[in-house]
Amino acid sequence: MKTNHIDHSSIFLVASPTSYNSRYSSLLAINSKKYARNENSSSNFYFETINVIVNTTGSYKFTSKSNIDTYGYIYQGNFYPLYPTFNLLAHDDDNGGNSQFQLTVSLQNYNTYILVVTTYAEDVTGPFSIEISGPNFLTLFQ
Ligand SMILES: [Ca+2]
Repeated sequence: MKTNHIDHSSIFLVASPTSYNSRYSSLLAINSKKYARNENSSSNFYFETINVIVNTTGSYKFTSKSNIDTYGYIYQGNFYPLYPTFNLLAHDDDNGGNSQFQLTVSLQNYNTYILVVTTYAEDVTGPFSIEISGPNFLTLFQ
């Protein structure tokens, strides 16, 4: 009797790679920093800068979840509030539905990225979460 028989019917390939989900939650408040989110706007948009650490190169999708009209920007390298188009990789207003931003970007290990969460309109505060799906977890910190 063979005791080390391999049943080939139990070997299968996974059709699609596993996706990992990360989540970050924070708050835009009246003591948050403000800036002009584009060069023609007033300087009254609350924002938060979030550092993004990538361990695995690949495509990542960032989706905001909140009850406010969020606007998202992602930068490769440094973010300069006075020059919001410098180093800009991608930005979005409403692709996540319900006025939420959704950014799908290719991120590389060993590069540094900054996600800026702000709002479509000026002087808006409120809590928000960012959900990210991709080929590995991301580390996000303020
Ligand atoms: Ca929006």
